[in-house]
Amino acid sequence: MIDIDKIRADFPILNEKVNGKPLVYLDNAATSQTPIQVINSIVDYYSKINSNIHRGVHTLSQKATDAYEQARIKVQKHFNAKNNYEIILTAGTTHSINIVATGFTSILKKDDEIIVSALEHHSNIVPWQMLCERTGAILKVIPMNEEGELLMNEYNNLLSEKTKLVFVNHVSNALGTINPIEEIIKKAHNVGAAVLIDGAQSCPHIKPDVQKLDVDFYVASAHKLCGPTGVGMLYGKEEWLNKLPPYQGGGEMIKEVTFEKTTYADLPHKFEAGTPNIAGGIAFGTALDYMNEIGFNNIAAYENELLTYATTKLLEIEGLKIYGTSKNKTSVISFNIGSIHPYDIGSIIDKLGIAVRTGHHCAQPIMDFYKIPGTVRASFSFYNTKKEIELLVEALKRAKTMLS
Ligand code: C6P
Repeated sequence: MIDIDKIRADFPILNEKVNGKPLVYLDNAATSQTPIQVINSIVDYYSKINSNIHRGVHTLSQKATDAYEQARIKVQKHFNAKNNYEIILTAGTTHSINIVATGFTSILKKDDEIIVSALEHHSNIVPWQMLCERTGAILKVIPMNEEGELLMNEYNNLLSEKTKLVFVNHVSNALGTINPIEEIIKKAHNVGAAVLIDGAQSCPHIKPDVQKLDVDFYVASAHKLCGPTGVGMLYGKEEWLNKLPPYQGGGEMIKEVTFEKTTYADLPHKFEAGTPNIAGGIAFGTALDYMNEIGFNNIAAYENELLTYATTKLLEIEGLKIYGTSKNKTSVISFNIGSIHPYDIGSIIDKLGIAVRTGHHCAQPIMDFYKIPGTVRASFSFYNTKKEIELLVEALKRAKTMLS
């Protein structure tokens, strides 16, 4: 059960006014808000133990190192990785994907095939296109249907012994569709391909078990999980992380450096060159603690209730069309009203204190599929309320009247 009043009291920003109106924050798929526990952990770090990690013998450096490594273990436990060194702390999902995509440069050969889905965020398209340019590998796409679901028969047809890698998101950021990743992973493994799952949008709602999924790589961003921006994770199976070359060279990622030859550090440090976002990493751990305390089953049940309520209420607005109608979706609703431009709707309701995202949501191929320039996207978190959904609906009705 969600104790909504108690939870909302943890988020100072929810008391803010925007344009003179109480903030109604419905842009959670872009970034989640930050509870006081996470804010305090950043303040505590800089107030009490700020120091560089893995370097000093002095007490503060050791305290900071311990706190950072504790955070890695929290991430390991959360995702159920077998070993803590299979968790690379990164700057976010985009960074994590680029580490893997760049690493595959030395593995792929000309005419090898890699498979992406039609439902991807640009972060899970562009790095792989760049990989194809470097290697001569060929990018294939699993198509989608009107409901915003992947056509799994087409996926079966794309798989062959030429397939080396499959990368799909767990949940679509633009439509909220939950993809059948268990099936995707199993089928890819049957032809010997590795799989990367982009968990940026699933992690706020679903607790993944990377061992049970048997996935090769899983990536996510802290800022969608009530954590800070500029921090994220890359889970990789040990065998894969050992196979991939380092992404960046620098301090921390070496064993020994001479001008003749450098040898690299063991995992995870091989992929963690330079001073990381230490406070951010520690706060990521605090954010996971916070969300686990509420419980992901409670979060999913409550957000589902919000999704059902919002879908019903929104469809009462004449001319409103929802994009992404899969039965299996998270609390994201993308929509347009008649031919009104989403940007105009977003701007008007912003004046009423309501924050939604408008545009192509960094997923232009999805917008091209529907032949639209973009949508209005309302995305709900466990700290939102039905009252806020009612305010959204009222605001949309006003916007519609003004813009029709
Ligand atoms: N989507 C959205 O409004 P970063 O920016 O690296 O933390 O995450 C990138 C990313 C990758 N994959 C998916 C599925 C995503 O949704 C995102 C971020 C935000 O939808 C900001 S563009």
